[in-house]
Amino acid sequence: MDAKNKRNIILLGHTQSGKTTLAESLLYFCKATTRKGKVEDGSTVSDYSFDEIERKSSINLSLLFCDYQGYRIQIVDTPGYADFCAEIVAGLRAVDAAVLVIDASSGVQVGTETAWQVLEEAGVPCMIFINKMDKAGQVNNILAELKSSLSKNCVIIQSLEDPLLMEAIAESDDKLLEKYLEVLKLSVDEIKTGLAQAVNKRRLFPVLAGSALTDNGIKDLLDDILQYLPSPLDRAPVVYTDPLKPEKDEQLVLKEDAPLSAFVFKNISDPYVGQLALLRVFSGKLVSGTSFYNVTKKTKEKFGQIFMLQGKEQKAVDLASCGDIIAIAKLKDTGLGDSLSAEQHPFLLKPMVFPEAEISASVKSKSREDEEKLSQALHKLVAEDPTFKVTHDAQTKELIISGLGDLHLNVMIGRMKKRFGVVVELGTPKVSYKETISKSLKVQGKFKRQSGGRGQYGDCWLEVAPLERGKGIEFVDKIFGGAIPRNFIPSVEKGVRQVITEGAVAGYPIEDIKITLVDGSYHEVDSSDMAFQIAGAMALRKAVSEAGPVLLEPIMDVEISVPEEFLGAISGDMNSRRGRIIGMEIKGKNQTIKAQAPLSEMFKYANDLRSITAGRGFYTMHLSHYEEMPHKSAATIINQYQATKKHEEV
Ligand SMILES: Nc1nc2c(ncn2[C@@H]2O[C@H](COP(=O)(O)OP(=O)(O)OP(=O)(O)O)[C@@H](O)[C@H]2O)c(=O)[nH]1
Ligand SMILES: [Mg+2]
Repeated sequence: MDAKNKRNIILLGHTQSGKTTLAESLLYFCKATTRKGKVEDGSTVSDYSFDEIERKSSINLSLLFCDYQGYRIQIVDTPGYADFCAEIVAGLRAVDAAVLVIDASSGVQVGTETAWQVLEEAGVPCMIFINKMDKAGQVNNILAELKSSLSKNCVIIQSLEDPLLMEAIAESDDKLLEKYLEVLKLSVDEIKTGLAQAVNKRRLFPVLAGSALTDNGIKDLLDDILQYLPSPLDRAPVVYTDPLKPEKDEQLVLKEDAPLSAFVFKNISDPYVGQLALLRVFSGKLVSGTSFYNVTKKTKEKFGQIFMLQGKEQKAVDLASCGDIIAIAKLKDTGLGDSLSAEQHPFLLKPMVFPEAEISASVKSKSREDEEKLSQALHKLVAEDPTFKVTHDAQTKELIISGLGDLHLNVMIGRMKKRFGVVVELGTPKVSYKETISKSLKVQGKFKRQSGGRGQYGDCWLEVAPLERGKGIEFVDKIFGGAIPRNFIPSVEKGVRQVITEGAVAGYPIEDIKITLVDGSYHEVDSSDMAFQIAGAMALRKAVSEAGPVLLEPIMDVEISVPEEFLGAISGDMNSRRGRIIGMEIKGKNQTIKAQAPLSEMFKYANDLRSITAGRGFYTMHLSHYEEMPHKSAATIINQYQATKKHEEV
């Protein structure tokens, strides 16, 4: 298939807006399937995994394709729920354009706006499909809402003769505008190419309406995807660097007859599909059973069969070329985010940036035998999902899992049970506090062992001072005249940095502190790297405990969208969580409340919001900044930590 006849689109939108159903409808319409599945019955091509079927909602991105009028359309269906937004980050790297799905009965929702923002940042052209028109909604009302909340450049394409539309297209291009002003008309061809160009440059966003349930408007959507969304050749430039000249950004030549450039945007290890790397080929071609050069890892790797995916079904293909989205099984060295090319022409593509895990919980296997299985299961889940993290807390000896939200962690627990047979208990989520100081101080750290055998001697003086919030760590060496020999200064710093990561009073990393090494002493024979490391660590521990230690807690930006009648209840509830309301805005049918609240008070928010609003509220939550926590709560945490430590030492 010629690359100009390919279209790669991602489906985005608020959860339950109908993306998966729309994908099903597109496949059925193009005869890629013989019957149309339903999300309710768990019979869609896209939502094939057990947890998606159970929840009747997408969790992972899935790849689908259909052929229409000599074109190949590859579709990436994504989950709308914010906890799984990593799938959108990944999916966007596979496609050239997007279709944003809106539920006509709800209009613009939180998930619509998040998706819109992501598209804006990534610069991806977009078409909008107002779905569920069988149920409710007036296209014109929703169009007005799209114009006010997303972009005034959202345009309905009902007829190409529509003077409104014509004007918008003319305004997106100087040449067309000149002609339009002269004769007040554009030819159909000019309108079509003008619109395609405007869409590609994100100057216009065509809006269509229909119903995925009754297949209304599906043909128009397909026709417009072919007509107005860019092919892999016309898409926005793909930037790469040559590993030998990493300081300079270059643009890939996007064509089949060019050196290979491909990118691994996702890893899957699923009992249904096995171990798969999902790749987008940007230029050149890949032939099954050959090898590629992994530019990121600097290794050459042989691989077997190339597949195209239709949900969980794998279709073997001999060749993949410019524009294709494919899967390769069982790669050994190649992983998520790797760039692949030919050894003579290495193209290093930009890495993906995933949101940070924000919510944590401790996990424990129910039985001893499961312990080994638990760590293997976690290892596999981490490899698949870049927003799922596992850490071992040396202090509490707890295994901590972190993710983007309650639902995310619950899905992972479900997978551990179903896929790996490991049953775990979840502990209360742990907040990552930070330690800092509130006053300046000068302290000595002296480590001296000089009885029998080789002695140890290290001695340093540190001045510590608080820094403004968000300034991090500053380490300054002010040793003059050899009070500490130069080769031991890095040793002191190493000891200091060790305490910075481990914490001094409560087991949390230290932040916003300036540490100046001002003085010290040494011993000709007994001083060593180790002795100075210990001295540095002792000094900082002492300094932090004596310089008015305080704990910083994560404060979250929370955006809550609820029908108006719940406003009072939501504000009251926020107050009880030490939260503060920052602003309110009417968006469509809903009120959007912006607030800030400490993470420690927000753990059960998903559940609480659901019960306050009878399931009609939505929220998103991101880390905003760290703030000093109330003294009393901080003291409790510090005392608890000191008590456990004493207990362990005994
Ligand atoms: N009436 C009506 N219902 C629809 C339409 N499209 C989808 N639905 C229903 O809306 C619900 C959600 O549909 P999905 O296709 O799962 O929505 P989604 O956007 O994929 O949801 P997430 O995967 O959670 O992001 C299901 O019950 C569908 O049957 C439509 O055009 N009309
Ligand atoms: Mg879905």
